[in-house]
Amino acid sequence: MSRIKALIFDVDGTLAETEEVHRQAFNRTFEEFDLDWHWDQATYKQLLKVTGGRERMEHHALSQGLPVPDCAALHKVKTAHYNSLISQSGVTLRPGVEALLVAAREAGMVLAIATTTSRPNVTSLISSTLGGQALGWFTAICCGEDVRVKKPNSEVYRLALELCAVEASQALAFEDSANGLRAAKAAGMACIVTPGIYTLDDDFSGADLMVENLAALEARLPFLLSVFG
Ligand code: XBP
Ligand code: MG
Repeated sequence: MSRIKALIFDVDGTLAETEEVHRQAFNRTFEEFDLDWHWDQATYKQLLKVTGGRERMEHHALSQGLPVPDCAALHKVKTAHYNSLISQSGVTLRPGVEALLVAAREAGMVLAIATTTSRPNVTSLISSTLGGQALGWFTAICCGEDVRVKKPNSEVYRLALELCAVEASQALAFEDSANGLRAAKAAGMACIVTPGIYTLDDDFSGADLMVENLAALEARLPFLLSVFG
């Protein structure tokens, strides 16, 4: 019987490739606030090293020597743009994600989310890809609003472990970024990395397993659990 009782998933880049929708939402917000900011893909790739949309905007202003706008107000509007965009974006879950979630549920495992993104974004992504009832598949959905310090700090993973009532050694984390990997490892967890389009060249040293995507992992779930459990 495997020691692993819980699978804890990151969201952006892991469950789905959502960062292009985030980037569009940021740029729409900048236009709406008449800021002459525009984040192209290369700029956004660098800025993604800063987790949290509000923190990312503050960092951009400070690093460019620009006046810092009301980033809390900007972020609220950005989140609204993201949530209207995601439902029409056609974004789907990455390969193997749904099958793994279903197989883990059937195996009686606990599922949780540990993300830096904002709660409304998780709700809209899960609802638009799996249906609203799938939010109930997760024992804990821990978001940016729930922690004082975001990834790579381990706080969000420690919160998810606590809410799932499992020890770090009983849970597996799934991540797409170096920040996320560091957060999971700092929480004492094993971490499987599936790099996303924006994190392909991140430093994933310390990952317990790296796979291109989660496709066919569900078929190897017993093996996976035996390796980590
Ligand atoms: C990725 C992030 C988030 C998103 C934007 O989160 O760092 O900040 O880029 O979402 P994850 P917000 O931990 O799921 O990879 O603007 O809501 O922060
Ligand atoms: Mg991520």
